[in-house]
Amino acid sequence: MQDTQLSTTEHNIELEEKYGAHNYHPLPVVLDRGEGVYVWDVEGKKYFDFLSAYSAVNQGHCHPRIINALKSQAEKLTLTSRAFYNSRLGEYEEYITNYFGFDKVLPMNSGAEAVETAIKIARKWGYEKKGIAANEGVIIVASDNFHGRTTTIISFSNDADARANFGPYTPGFQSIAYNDMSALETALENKNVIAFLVEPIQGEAGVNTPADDYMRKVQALCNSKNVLFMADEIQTGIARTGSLLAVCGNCTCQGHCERQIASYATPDVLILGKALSGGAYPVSAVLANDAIMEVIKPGQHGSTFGGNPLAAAIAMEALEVVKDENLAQNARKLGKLFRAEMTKLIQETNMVKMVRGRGLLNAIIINDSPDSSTAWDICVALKDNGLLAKPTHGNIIRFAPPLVMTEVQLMECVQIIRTTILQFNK
Ligand code: IF1
Repeated sequence: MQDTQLSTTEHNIELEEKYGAHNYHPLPVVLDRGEGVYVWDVEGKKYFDFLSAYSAVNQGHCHPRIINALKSQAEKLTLTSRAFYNSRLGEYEEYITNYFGFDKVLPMNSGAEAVETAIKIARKWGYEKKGIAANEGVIIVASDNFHGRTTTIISFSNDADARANFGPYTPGFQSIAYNDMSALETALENKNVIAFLVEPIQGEAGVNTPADDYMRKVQALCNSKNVLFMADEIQTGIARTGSLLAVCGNCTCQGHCERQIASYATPDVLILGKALSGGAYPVSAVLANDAIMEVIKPGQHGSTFGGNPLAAAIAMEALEVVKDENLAQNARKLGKLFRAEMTKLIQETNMVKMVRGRGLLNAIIINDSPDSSTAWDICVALKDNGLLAKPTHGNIIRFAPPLVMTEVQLMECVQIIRTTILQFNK
């Protein structure tokens, strides 16, 4: 950078506009530092982060324990490839399988890679264990899903922006209505169905929360039909929704959750990412028991960085922090408070139609057309008032702060949201 050019908001935006692909439309803010629930822009202005990098920074920005784990491993050994063993992977594999209650883990990097891995494991299991005819296997997905952006994953998306002009599309997927057990029952009459891939709460669809017992019923029906129940907890997992996993079943706070046992469910395949590393490094994982995971033999799947020692060290510390700081319990407590405060706001203004969510994964529905710029305009005004959030589809604003937030900080954020939205009162 030339000496004369300060690292200002405008200059950084110009650089990204000129030299970067335009695959995003960020809010006009250039972040330079993060600590806990706060981020600072290049001019030094401080903000509450109410997006948490789409729930990757559940433990708060630059958590000292996670950064120290990163630093000490990075000074020792970062990557060996899987051509050789390394001294952190086995330790991590034992740790994470015990933590979530599965026999084995297949470590990957991005969330989409983990979803693709789960699809490949399921297909192989379908042909080699369930006996489905080769290439005839079907995986059921929910409409309005978001599972990543690879060509296969967008093949089963119904989001035009995510899908248009990326064909030809990968076959072998069938979409059904979300939170609809009769739709799933009908779909599972097809003997070629291998698995049902589903988000316990649909994040990108606008924090679409299903019936409390949906996951439990999905588990029971899939088990009765010898179909794999695959839970994508990349965004909902790691304490975000007020329990360790949104499907609850393997929650380490078993018995402390205030939700009915009926909501407990255990998937056959668990898919994790994002906060698995506390936002410090790309780490994802697919967990399953031996009867499923053993279909993968040497040379049949992998990646250069999958299972690297740096990811292993970071993920173990990131998961320890979740437990030690009781983040699931905090998310549950503050989530209830947040929704109660948003419900009060709905009484005060006609700008907000509804609030929904679980734990600290919440969204408000703005009382305007999804095609209007109102949600975006509100997010720009929130930014000016010191809080960062971004609309998901159209008129929905997702609110997902780091789970380390205190009640005092949350109430400060509620006040910012309330003041800002009242500015838009019609
Ligand atoms: C973007 C959305 C959220 C995910 C679930 C898999 C993945 C994601 C449930 C893939 C990733 C990210 C991707 C990021 C924005 C963000 C997002 F808006 F795209 F949909 F969170 F809702 N399953 N979600 O939420 O994981 O490969 O990204 O590591 O692509 O814009 P990834």
